[in-house]
Amino acid sequence: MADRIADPWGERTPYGPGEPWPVRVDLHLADGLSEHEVDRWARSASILHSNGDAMDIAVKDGRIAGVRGHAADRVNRGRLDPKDLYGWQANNSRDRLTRPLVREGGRLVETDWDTAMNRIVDRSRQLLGSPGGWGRFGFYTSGQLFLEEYYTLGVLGKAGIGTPHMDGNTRLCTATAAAALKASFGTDGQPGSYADVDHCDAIALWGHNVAETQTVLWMRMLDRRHGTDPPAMLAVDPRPTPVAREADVHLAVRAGTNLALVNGLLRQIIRNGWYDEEYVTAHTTGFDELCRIVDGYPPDRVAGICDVRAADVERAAELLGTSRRLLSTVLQGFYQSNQATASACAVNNLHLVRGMLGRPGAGVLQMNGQPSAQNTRETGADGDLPGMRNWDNPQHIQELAELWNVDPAVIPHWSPPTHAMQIWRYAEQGSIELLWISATNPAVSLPDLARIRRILTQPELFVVAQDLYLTETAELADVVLPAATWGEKTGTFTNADRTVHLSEQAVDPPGAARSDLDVFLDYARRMDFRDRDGGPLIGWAGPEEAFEAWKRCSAGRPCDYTGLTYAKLREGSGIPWPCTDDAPDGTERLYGDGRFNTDPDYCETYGQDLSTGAEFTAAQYRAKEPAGRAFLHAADYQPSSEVPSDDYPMLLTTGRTVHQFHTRTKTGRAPELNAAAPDVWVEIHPDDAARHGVTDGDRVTITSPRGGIRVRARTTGIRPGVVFVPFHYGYFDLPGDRRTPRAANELTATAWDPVSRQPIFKITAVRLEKEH
Ligand SMILES: Nc1nc2c(c(=O)[nH]1)N[C@H]1C(S)=C(S)[C@@H](COP(=O)(O)OP(=O)(O)OC[C@H]3O[C@@H](n4cnc5c(=O)[nH]c(N)nc54)[C@H](O)[C@@H]3O)O[C@H]1N2
Ligand SMILES: Nc1nc2c(c(=O)[nH]1)N[C@H]1C(S)=C(S)[C@@H](COP(=O)(O)OP(=O)(O)OC[C@H]3O[C@@H](n4cnc5c(=O)[nH]c(N)nc54)[C@H](O)[C@@H]3O)O[C@H]1N2
Ligand SMILES: [Mo]
Repeated sequence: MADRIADPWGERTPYGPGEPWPVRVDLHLADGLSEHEVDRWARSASILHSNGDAMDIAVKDGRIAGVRGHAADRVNRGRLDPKDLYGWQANNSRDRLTRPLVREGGRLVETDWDTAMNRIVDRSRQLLGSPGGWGRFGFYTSGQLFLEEYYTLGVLGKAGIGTPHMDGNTRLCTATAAAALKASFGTDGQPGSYADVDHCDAIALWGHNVAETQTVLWMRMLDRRHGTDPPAMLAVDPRPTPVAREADVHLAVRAGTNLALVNGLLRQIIRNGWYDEEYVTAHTTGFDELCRIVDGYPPDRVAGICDVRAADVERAAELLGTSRRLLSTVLQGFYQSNQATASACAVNNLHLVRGMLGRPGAGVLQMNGQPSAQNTRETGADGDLPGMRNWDNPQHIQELAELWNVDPAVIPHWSPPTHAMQIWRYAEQGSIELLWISATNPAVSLPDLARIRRILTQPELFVVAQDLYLTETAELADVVLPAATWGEKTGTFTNADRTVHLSEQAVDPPGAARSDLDVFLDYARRMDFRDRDGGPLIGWAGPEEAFEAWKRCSAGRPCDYTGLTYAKLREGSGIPWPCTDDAPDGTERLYGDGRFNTDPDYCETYGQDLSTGAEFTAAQYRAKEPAGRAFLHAADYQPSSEVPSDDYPMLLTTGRTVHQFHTRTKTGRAPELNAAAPDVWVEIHPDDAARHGVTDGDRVTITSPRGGIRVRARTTGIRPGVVFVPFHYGYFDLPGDRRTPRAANELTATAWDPVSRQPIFKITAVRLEKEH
């Protein structure tokens, strides 16, 4: 097989418009093992990004020994990416947590499950014993557990404890995708499909380095680019990413100026008559206001704000405006940047005015990043209610109360659910006293790490960490619970184009590690949560029963799973929701009929002001009379508050590299991946490097008002004035080693988008110095 570390995308299999994407089955097995020696294959999908690459897990002598792509799957037709191929080795790492740990006299010591769980239960009971005790709990979960686990957590938090303080690291990841989908279309739910790549004649990638982050989706795009009638391509990214290099038009915008750019593109499209007047009239509301606002963004002004050429803005507008089937993808260059939700909505606007939704090749993918972020959102384990229900709609609360057989007053709905950044603030202030962290490593991934470490070590805060390894976060916890993970437990998860996959248990977890589902069920049992009739609040005992319970919750909502079963998910390909009796094979695209989920009784939110985030009331929303039309939300560009100054003259942006995943707990334990990108670096333009007396490989210090890191310089074609640091590399390499602070988040600021409340990881003013 080709060296997929050196060539992440592998061989091309070109195809033309409307043709099926050819199959190419990728495989990687442990050294010396051949396919026919494998004892057993277990069905699964990738857990190292949101693409949902379907695969079988190879089992040999009771251990995971490799993976093979699934030829029949709609998502990948057999292909796997480098993390998929090599990442499974982390499961077998010798430093997995195998027993619970509790803090004794300042140190973490091994113990049994009863002792660890009883500590959590004792503390919980004590907090619940005082008035308003529910307000003292905070749950910070993930985009990497399974649907069944989130739903269970959601129910125990909302109907067991009754706390609004529950969110996922999805707040850092796809909160803006959710916010923009709700704002434009009425509810969360991806309009487009990966199959749109097969049909489109233009692809626009908005702040999305898909080549390195959804590698298999990029293979599909590249295969179209190598076939007959290839789609045109536009990339918007300050860096010369592989995507930017492939694109026909690359707009290397100044970080933080996305909204000015998309407004400018909309202006050109409208002025040149490249919009679909009939579609706009029949299916949208807000066009006049949109025209008024975008009119203020002629190409010259956009060129000035974004620091790109006016002619390139016009070329990009023509590419978008004259395409007949346009596919857009949007990700962190928009979601974690200035005016995140407004910018993501602006891309929705572009598709709405051009009528580019709901038919083959015409779609927008407001991407997810994590493998199961979609499920965190659907099940209400983030700042939402289960089944994409509206916290401010009493009828929706009533539905949940009936489903769970509890008093509606128990379910928190007097204000919006608390978002993660506020949960951490409450913990800092001391009003949250128990913080339960599952499957996320905030001591590396949240902004301003010095502050996060300070919060985690506050003596009054009781911290539970549920993980596979003793991470930077787990090290600071009071109780550490050893979790089983992918391959060691069964459950479902849903990718960025709504495709649901089943992931089956292949092997036993190490030592006493337990699935997150078992941990949450055990807690609910010990806490003795009851329904209105005195029966157990949570009536399920395993994943399949949890899935059946979730199906009832999803019935009639946009994410309707009622037509799915585990048996059906074992058959051929993954299946995109909604899947019902009427649509037993799932649904490729949403909104084909131009009717959106904006009806006041159905929508997920009554909306927010895009500039301030202020919530609208039901009455204000009804007055807009959406009647199934989509909203064209327009907003003016406002410069980021993080601007270069004399002390901090450069802009830092952060992100990913193809070989590492997040805080590297898995990819750092896979030898091939780790060797490919073992340490942090900074990407810098040669002119900026020269000004600082820096050459390739030199050690530099980067400083912001919050901290400093030491990294090696790498000169690239990044735009001048901007430097890029991958955020993967934690504070220390080995537990206890604190010599070399190197995490990008030592530098980033506690600041977030007013609408989605997603942190702004992509713009930080910094200073660079060469180390002598
Ligand atoms: N290899 C790998 N793949 C992954 C992950 C991983 O850790 N490693 N993580 C997964 C997850 S959870 C996520 S969320 C996705 C993220 O996937 P992406 O969003 O593709 O990844 P990022 O590198 O965070 O950011 C994308 C690009 O945004 C650009 N950018 C920075 N600031 C701006 C700006 O102001 N405007 C514009 N237009 N662009 C800007 C950066 O230069 C960067 O190339 O990847 C998923 N896939
Ligand atoms: N500066 C900067 N910061 C960023 C970003 C950025 O672009 N720039 N991106 C943000 C984004 S988009 C994201 S998604 C976050 C990611 O940030 P994190 O969520 O903190 O990153 P991970 O390393 O994926 O952490 C997941 C943890 O869960 C554990 N784990 C894995 N599987 C399981 C399981 O089955 N059960 C349990 N209990 N634990 C498990 C892993 O060992 C790991 O410790 O980072 C955010 N932070
Ligand atoms: Mo993410």
